[in-house]
Formats: sequence, C-alpha cells, structure tokens
Amino acid sequence: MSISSDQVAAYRRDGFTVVEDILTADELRRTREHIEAIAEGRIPFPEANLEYEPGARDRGRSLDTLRKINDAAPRDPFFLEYARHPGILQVATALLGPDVKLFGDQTFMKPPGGVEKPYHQDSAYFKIEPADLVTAWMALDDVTLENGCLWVIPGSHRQGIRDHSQAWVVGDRTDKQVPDEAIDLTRQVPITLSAGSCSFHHSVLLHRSGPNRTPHRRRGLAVHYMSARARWTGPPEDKPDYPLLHGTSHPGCV
Ligand SMILES: O=C(O)CCC(=O)C(=O)O
Repeated sequence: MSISSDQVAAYRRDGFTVVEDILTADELRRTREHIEAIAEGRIPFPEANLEYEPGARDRGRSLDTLRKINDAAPRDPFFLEYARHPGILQVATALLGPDVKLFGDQTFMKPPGGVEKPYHQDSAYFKIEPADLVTAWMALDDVTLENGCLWVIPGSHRQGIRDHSQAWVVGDRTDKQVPDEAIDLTRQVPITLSAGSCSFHHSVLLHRSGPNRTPHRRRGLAVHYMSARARWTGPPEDKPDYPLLHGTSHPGCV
C-alpha cells in the first residue's frame, strides 16, 4: 500500500486524506467477526471499556446497543495486530515519520439510530505534545451521508486547539464539544468511504460524525498513531507505556 506525494500534500494542507481499499475482503470479514463476537459477549471484554447508545445499556450488550469499544489493543491481541497492519502503518509512517507508537484505538459501532458526535478535535482529549498524531479511521461498512460519515473542516488542523466548552450530553454521560457557533458549517466536507477504505486525519482537525438514519450498521475502527518523539503532558504517575509499532523510541518521550 503506497501513498502518493499528492496524498501527503493533501494531508498537510487539509488535515486529512483518504486511501482506498486497504483491507482485503478477508481482513474485513475477520475484523467484523471479531468485533461482533465482542458485542455479542462471545469474547470476554471489560465492561469499563464499552460505551452504549443513550438509554441502551439496560438492553444488554449487543451490536444494536453498543456505541463504542475503547482501547481494545492493550486488552485483545487481535487489535494490536490490526494496529500493525502493514498497509495502514505504511501510511501512518509516511505522515508521521518512521518512529511511530500506538496511542489508542476506538471502534465506533454507530448502529441504526446511533447518535451523532459533535465537532471536536482528538487532541483536545490526548495529553501529548507536540500534537503529532494521525487517526486512521477504517470503514468496516460502507459509510454514507445517511448513515453517519465523518465531516471535517479542511485546514482547521493548522489553527490550534479550540475551546471545547459546550457540554455534549450523551445518555448518562456528559462530554464536551466545540461550541456550535464557533463552527463555520459552510466549510465542512463529508468523508464517505467504501468498506475497507480508510481516512487519515490529523488529531487537531475539527471533525464530527452524523447520526445513523438508516436500518444498517456503520462501523468504523479508528487507530490513533503518534510520533514516538512526542512527550506525555499529563501527571507523571499516569504516563502510559505506549507500544512502539515502527522505528525506534526516543529517551524522554512518551
Ligand atoms: O462516530 C465516529 O465514527 C467518529 C466519532 C469521533 O470522531 C470521535 O469520537 O472521536
């Protein structure tokens, strides 16, 4: 899997680029099956790392109730192996340089009726500097305008971290978002993808995902790759031990 100089230039200018058909049909099938087995409780998975659609937790864990699977790679070797996928890692190293660690992963389940996620920047949540991270967002189903594709504000990754002071209430949890009035919706563009294709976005890029208004699932597996030269800025005692995926570690860095 190679990425062209035009794609790298688009990433630097716009904050995102798309690489089509990274996963083979077999890889796609195995990834979906594994996630389905977690959602259906056939593979043990800690409840603390699962999020449910608003009001759905009482209906139990299933493909129709789960909203997210958080940070699966440290808990399930399947996801760590997925993060090492040569085609994805090759793009990540083209964008970040050769020394790359795994920051985290999130599987967005977006079942029929799944809620939107409002505008935010991934780096508003990530305690590392510089904000040299790229999110590889892999479509596990065809992703359309109707079923909740990502929308982005091109170039916003060059304007720093925004205020995230508006509360976003999702079920029994309150999260944060960039205030609605701070977003110029005339600039937003959608990223639609066929299953097995992947968008790569900079962690400072403003983005959101829409609600799923279809009777079909819209699953996406996002892996956050970071430069191994980045430093942890949270409390020292909380410093995670991020696995090196490519190249070499750097002393004093995360
Ligand atoms: O719904 C999605 O697929 C993406 C949501 C998102 O960008 C996020 O939670 O960081």
